[in-house]
Amino acid sequence: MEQTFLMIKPDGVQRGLIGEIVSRFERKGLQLKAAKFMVISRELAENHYAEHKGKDFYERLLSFISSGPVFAMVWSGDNAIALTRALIGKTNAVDAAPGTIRSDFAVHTNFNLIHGSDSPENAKREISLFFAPHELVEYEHSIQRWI
Ligand code: RTP
Ligand code: MG
Repeated sequence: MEQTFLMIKPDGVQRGLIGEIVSRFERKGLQLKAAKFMVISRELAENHYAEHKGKDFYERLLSFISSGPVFAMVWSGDNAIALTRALIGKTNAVDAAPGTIRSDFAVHTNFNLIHGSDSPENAKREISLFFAPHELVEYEHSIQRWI
């Protein structure tokens, strides 16, 4: 089983899309391990998006991501990272395939609704930035045998 870090960004929260987005991962068959509704500090935003430091959109990205509450989550499943990236769609909504979250609901790269880890290393790093180990819940997920 692979774990990934997903986060509904401030635009997704403000637009009332938490339920819609969470529902897509539930229906896919992934297992929710942890969730937290919170406002990200500047320091946490810098750590989370450290790989983009120095890029022209970095400051805009930091102020956006810490501008209001986000819904941070850990999901688990076979190939969870690639599967959730596929459901989320390409960074720019213009390039996102129809049926993906960003294609269905987003218009602009700056407001693309949700973050998803892009590698096992980043998933591990991001999960540990947002959650303490004891906040990940172990439980039997009865649908696993069907997917
Ligand atoms: P995320 O990390 O948020 O899941 O998005 P991503 O992997 O699809 O895209 P990434 O390259 O990691 O970029 C992080 C976020 O920065 C904003 N961005 N703006 N050229 C631009 O103006 C630009 N490029 C990226 C996006 O909001 C993107 O989600
Ligand atoms: Mg990224």
